[in-house]
Amino acid sequence: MGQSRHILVLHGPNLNLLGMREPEIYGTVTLGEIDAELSERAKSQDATVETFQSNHEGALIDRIHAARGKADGILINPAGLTHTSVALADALSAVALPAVEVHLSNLHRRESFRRRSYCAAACRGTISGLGARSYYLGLEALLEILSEKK
Ligand code: CA2
Repeated sequence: MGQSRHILVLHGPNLNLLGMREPEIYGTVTLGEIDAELSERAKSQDATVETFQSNHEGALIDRIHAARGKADGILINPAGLTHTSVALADALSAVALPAVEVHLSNLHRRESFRRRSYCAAACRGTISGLGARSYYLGLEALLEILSEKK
């Protein structure tokens, strides 16, 4: 039996509104439902998730720092901060935990400013455009990456 892995799941600004506004872009699933599904999927693979949403850049950065020595990997949807935050990208690089970036919408089908991600270079890879499934596939990828490490 492999050792249990612990994943920090981070949701950036405004994702608390998921399922309540703009369903044509972001779908009807709520953040609570995504978190519950991630927990279930992690459990079936001998892993645990800890989920956190914040509308504040600094709070997300603090959570990334606190993950050092506690979490094995990070699954992150930086939301609008994807395209603006050097500080968030620096925090991800600094803790040096394997991270996967996910997006509900397809960034390449939207405004051109959404094509640039500061966080992407600090992550192993990015999954975008598959709705809530982006998170589930991101979790799967992260757990596979962690298995390879052992
Ligand atoms: O597609 C994604 O997951 C995004 O990270 C979502 C961000 C957006 O700024 C990124 O470019 C792509 C926006 C999150 C806002 O979430 C809302 C959800 C429901 C209603 C309103 C906003």
